[in-house]
Amino acid sequence: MKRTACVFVATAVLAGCARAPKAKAPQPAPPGHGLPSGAAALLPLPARLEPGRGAEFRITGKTVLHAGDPALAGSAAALREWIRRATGIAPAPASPVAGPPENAIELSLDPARTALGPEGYDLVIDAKRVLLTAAAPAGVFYGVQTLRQLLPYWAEHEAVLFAEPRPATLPPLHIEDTPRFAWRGAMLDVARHFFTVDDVKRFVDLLALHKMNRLHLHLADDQGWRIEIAKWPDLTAKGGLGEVGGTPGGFYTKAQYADIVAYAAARFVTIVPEIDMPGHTNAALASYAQLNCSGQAPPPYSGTEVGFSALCVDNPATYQFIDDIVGEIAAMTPGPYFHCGGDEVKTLTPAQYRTFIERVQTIVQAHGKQMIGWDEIAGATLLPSSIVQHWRPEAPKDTLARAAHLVLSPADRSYLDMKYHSDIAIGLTWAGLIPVKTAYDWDPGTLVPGAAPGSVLGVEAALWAETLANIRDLEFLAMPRLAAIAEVGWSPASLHSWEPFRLRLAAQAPRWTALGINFYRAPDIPWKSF
Ligand code: TNX
Repeated sequence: MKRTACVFVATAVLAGCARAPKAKAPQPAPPGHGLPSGAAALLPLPARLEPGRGAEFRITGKTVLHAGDPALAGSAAALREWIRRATGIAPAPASPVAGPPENAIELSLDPARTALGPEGYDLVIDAKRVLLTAAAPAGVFYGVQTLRQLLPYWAEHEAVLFAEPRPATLPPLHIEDTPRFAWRGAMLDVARHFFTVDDVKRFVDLLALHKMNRLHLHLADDQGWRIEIAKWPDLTAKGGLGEVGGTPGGFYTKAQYADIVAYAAARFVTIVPEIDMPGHTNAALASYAQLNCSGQAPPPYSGTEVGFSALCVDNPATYQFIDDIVGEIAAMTPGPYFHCGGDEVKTLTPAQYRTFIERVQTIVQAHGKQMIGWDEIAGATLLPSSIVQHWRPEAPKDTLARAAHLVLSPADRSYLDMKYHSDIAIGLTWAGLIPVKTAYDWDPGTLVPGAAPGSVLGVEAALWAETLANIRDLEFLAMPRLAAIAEVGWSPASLHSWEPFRLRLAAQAPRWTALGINFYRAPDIPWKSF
């Protein structure tokens, strides 16, 4: 395909870019979203997008799908299934050929394309073929998510909607896309309310659709311990029984956790396990009397207060416990991180707290993991590899700026458990109301003044579960704000703009509806109907 020099971006359909170069007069901008028709639902917005000049690519019974590398088999299978649902046609796998045949969709790896990085991709669509190239498999996976958003929304229906094959088209274009940040995460609190393996997988699906790559699981808090630990079986046998409100809790067996890890890995999502300590530990303290300074186990807790519990930090046996926990979780977690929590400790002196965090950090390192903790840990002496997760809007910015690595989850922007609006029954308000625009309109590049260049790894949306009873509640608070945070993490700052975002968000409604997502129909978004 002949490339024009004219790069076209979201808000500015530059004069002459949308058509043949002979057209001198400025072209009318497509309505609002600033993307060529057929590409109006891309979210997050690609870094560079240039409309093509020829005809559309038509998916017919003759279309073949070729994945040039076995590492791309998962992405190819997913794409084939979306195409089948969209058209009633499952493209045949092409046998390897010298050059891609016509009417072909070709997925390939080219490690020489280093500028694409580990997650970027290059997608060229013209009348004859679709070429998706990346330097690594994750890039092809994200390119396939882009193709998915170019297919009709009914690709998301599990049942094919019509009896006869119905060809679909893909718009001619060239996308060269790389993420702004390496860390594009979401945290799910499975401790305050328990979510099943299937619920967690459904959440992973939402992350993958929006090119997010970290799922932080908050696996233990005052109300529940949710992960099987062989050496300390009562953590789950006793500590896993309840949840907020006194309803039955639950926990993941090691096999179930492995299932979550594998499901996430197949979608290029890394699991970040969190065991919150030294506070938020009532479930552990209630399970084992010896973890308490008093030697007495407290009763289980099903309320929503914070800050009252703490491990017995001056007892050497506490560190044996932590070593066992970190060791077992590290062994079942392929990702490089262990999250130690560290937030909201109200019962220890600052010196006790700092000493505790530094000891835990040594244990985490000994088990081969990189420690991450909530922003209170920034007051301790941290290893160069440790990561500070900023959450308190009032956290001292100068302390944060000294952190070697930061993940940004400002509660007044990215806490998905805050209410959208005061009339909504579920959600909290302590960090304020967070309508969609508030979740979208911030810049991780300037949030922490003085942060060293490159120290901001990225962003993470947090979904605390005090008020969530089930997956429907989860979806309602997450969507659409999760999509807003995904774009903050992926798309370049120069393209960040509420108005075109709002219209692309509106264009998600048919797809999300087909997926059965219980999203909040925020009144300031002109949601598209079918
Ligand atoms: C603060 S965020 C907490 C959580 C609560 C959340 C509710 C953080 C590190 N700690 O324990 O669930 O507020 O929004």
